Amino acid sequence: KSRTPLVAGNWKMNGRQDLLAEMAQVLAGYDGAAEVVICPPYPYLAAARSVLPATIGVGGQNLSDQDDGAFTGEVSAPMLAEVGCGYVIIGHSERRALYEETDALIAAKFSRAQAAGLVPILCVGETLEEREAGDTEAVVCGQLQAVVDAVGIAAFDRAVVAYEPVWAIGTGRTASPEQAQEVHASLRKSLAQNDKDIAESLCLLYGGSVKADNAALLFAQSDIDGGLIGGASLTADSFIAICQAAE
Ligand code: G2H
Repeated sequence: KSRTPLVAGNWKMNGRQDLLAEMAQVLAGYDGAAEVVICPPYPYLAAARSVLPATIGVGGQNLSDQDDGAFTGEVSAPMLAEVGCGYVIIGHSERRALYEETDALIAAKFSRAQAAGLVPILCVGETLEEREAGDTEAVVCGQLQAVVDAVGIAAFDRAVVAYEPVWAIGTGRTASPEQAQEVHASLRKSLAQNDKDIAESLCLLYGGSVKADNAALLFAQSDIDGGLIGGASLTADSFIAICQAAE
């Protein structure tokens, strides 16, 4: 694979200063080939940028679709960029399900992120019900195409896409490497219908119960370029082991 592998830790609403300190210490010794990004909750982003090695990226887990204004509780792309974020997760299934984020809102956030110089990590994924109905490809390619149609395919030369089957998130149930590869190949194929070169160079992550002991086989698949890691990113040892598996 010619694409640079990427491993991003999505802490979700977990972790405190002590986890950040532990990660900073362990990642200081990381000199592998994968690009590594840590996405802690908002209050820890600035501290993350100052304590983590410069080679480690920092990302938000969400952002507003507005830049400034009377939007109590929201955080904007320029703010994330100013405190040192290089990335932002957009459209995670928890946000789609719990906060009713639509494809249109997700596309708007994607544009705001890129306008501020952030690399969006756009998440797509099907529910168990959708998978069992045979709709996986239609659902995930539909989620991706909705954003492509809104922002234009050219924007995807500065973006990352993460495939996260909803039934595998935090459940301990991982998609098999073959199941994940099949969906990744479909996503890349559907992007190629928009632009072949962008599809070929796009970094496609897998997420959903990735652990130190299943990461290497997932990452070895031809269309899997790394992972978006939840639970296993909350322990420095397992996170670094996953980063090492991505090389
Ligand atoms: C999927 C993933 C990280 P986990 O949500 O985004 O979490 O690895 O805990 O399944």
